[in-house]
Amino acid sequence: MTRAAPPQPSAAEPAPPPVDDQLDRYRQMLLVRRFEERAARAYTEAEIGGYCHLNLGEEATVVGLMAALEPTDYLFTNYREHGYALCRGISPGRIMAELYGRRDGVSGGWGGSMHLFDAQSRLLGGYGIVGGQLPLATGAALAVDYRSGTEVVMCLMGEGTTNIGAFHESLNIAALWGLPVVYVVVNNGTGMGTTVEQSSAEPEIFRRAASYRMASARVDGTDPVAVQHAAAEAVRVARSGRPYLLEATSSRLRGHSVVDPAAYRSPETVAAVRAADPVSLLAASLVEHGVTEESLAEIDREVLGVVAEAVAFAEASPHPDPSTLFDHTYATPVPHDSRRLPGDALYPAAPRPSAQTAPSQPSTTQPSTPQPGATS
Ligand SMILES: Cc1ncc(C[n+]2csc(CCOP(=O)(O)OP(=O)(O)O)c2C)c(N)n1
Ligand SMILES: [Mg+2]
Repeated sequence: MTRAAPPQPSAAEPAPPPVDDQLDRYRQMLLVRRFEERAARAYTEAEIGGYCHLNLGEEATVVGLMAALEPTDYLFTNYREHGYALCRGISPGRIMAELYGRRDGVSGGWGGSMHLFDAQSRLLGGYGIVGGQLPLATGAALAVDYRSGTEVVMCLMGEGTTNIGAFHESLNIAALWGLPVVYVVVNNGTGMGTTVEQSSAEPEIFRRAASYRMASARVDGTDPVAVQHAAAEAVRVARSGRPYLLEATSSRLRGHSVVDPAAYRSPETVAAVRAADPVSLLAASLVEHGVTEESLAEIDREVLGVVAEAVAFAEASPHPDPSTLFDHTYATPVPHDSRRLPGDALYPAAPRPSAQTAPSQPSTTQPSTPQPGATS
């Protein structure tokens, strides 16, 4: 690769990160960017159904956060999670196949865009209910603590989520019990069409941690190195048994989901958002440090190839068998009947005991779940 001599830092400035490390970050950020752009196109081609939210504009936050986790740490996210799954090392093909609703998807095709789940890489979802992931992540941190484990739980959410009751309940209990969890607010400035200033009495979200005597910080979410350093510190604190609230600020490049044209944004806002595009910013910085435009274009071609392979993999994967529709839906003791379809009765009709016959003993082969009409 051809590189000119990089500019020398002055004595007062911290040394810039090595160019090769920055190129690795750039490759990952570009993978997220190209994957998301391709997903948006597939959605308009009706290859992807349901909801679909993209990490466009958040690539530096995604890459920086994931670099701070060990493979054994746990991750909970909201519905805007494709990039995190990619950086967690899940194959792009399995993620795209999940978006396509195909059998080889990470969740067997039944989860879709919002419900990526992969126990092996410890990505424990993908949740569509705003704030739904917080109590679950807090519970996972309690489980780690209970088993005297050394893992950390990272729980991602948007800034709009910090006005949900579960945010306050989770942070309160995590602080009281000293749980190893990092709550990360990916503050993209907007919840659907509402700005953080319109929705939050304290728009500097990291300050809310003070209510729980919890350590916290705010970081520029368009700088992958700054995010990685801030996240590493948050993870270090959590591993020592104290929860942490990290806020990473960035902008959503497009609408809330792929069907939102974001018409509520002024031209000035659109221009400001584009100027803060983290992928373009890192590309410009790399060129400034001697990387040629041709090298960056080569990375782009490689990444586009990876994404094209992911699409081909998804397209070749079969649709799930409808008979598996209710598999993995309920934990025991609700019985799984993989042949049950929407509209079928949940339980077989229970014979009503007649007045003449004595009540029968519970059968050992029947589930012990309540039958319709049973009172408790
Ligand atoms: C409990 C609940 N209320 C409302 C919604 C609808 N909803 C989906 S996303 C969203 C905005 C969340 O914004 P933010 O937390 O900032 O996350 P972002 O989408 O910006 O990543 C809302 C209100 C929902 N899914 N769940
Ligand atoms: Mg938001």
